[in-house]
Amino acid sequence: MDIGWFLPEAIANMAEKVDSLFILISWVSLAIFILVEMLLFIFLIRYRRRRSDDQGLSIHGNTKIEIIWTVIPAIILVIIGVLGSQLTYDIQRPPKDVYTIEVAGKKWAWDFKYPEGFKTTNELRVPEGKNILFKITSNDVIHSFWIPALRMKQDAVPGRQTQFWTGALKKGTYSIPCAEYCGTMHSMMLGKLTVVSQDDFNQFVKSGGKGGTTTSSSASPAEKGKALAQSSGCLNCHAVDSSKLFGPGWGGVYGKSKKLADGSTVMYDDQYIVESIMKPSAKIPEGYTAPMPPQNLTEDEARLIAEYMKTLK
Ligand code: HEC
Ligand SMILES: [Cu+2]
Repeated sequence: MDIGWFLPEAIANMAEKVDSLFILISWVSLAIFILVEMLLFIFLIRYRRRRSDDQGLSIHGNTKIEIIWTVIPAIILVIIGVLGSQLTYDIQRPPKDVYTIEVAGKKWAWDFKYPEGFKTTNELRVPEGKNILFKITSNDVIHSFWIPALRMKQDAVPGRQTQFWTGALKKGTYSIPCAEYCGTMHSMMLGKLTVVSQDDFNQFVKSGGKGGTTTSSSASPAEKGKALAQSSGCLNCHAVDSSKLFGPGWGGVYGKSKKLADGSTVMYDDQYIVESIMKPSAKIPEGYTAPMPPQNLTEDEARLIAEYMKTLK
């Protein structure tokens, strides 16, 4: 992620348009701010009370000046309003040739459904050079689908569909935070946008959304588990050593006893791992108060992950 002092890099034409408008409005505001502050100081000094018996003039308004200072700001506001609403409509009205991805927010992850029928969680992969339309909704509370690099933020509202589209994107990896406070783990609701070449994207579609990290069927269960952990976004929150990210590290834990938040201990074995993945709220480890967001895995896949975790020292 790009954390500069100013805006992150704009990765699409539409994003550049948003930036241009933002910069225009900022300059106009800055110019007016400087003008007003300058006048304030000039008047403070120029018309200050010079002698203790000075009496100010009593003025009953000046129609000409009042019209000027009403009309000029009104014109500026109308211009900003027109430019702003034009862009707002542009963002929501897609051209005909778009690739449509359905986005659903849920506590606390982003689900993406592709037109080919498969789904991913937190992993949004799109081909470069294509128009993409996002149709956004929520499965529970209000979330907000935000791609800072695209300068787009759109509420995800249950029972309602909102949308925005974008033209060609620049290759790279960008973050998708949730921008609407949606519960205890709002800050963990973090998807990843990866813009890849058309070839890589075709590969991704062919693998049914497994991130191109498909392993051959001859791979060992641990290797399959590793690929799954990578493609399902687990490693955004879990380190493969013992360090703590959002969730506990996976390294060197297998086969040892684990302390839980309620003071009891469990054995860190396959059963515990599978249960932790399938029912995160069942047992919460020490040092955590809220369960992990639900993950989209089957029990068999959870077993493969357990095989992978066994190999982590
Ligand atoms: C948004 C962050 C996040 C993501 C993504 C995530 N986890 Fe977790 N995970 C947590 C947190 C926080 C905990 C601790 C609370 C709990 O156990 O519910 C946890 C706990 C666990 C535990 C129990 C660990 C222990 O030391 O007790 C396992 C196993 C686990 N996660 C597996 C997974 C797998 C597999 C995936 C990917 C499919 C995944 N997690 C994705 C945040 C996350
Ligand atoms: Cu959210």
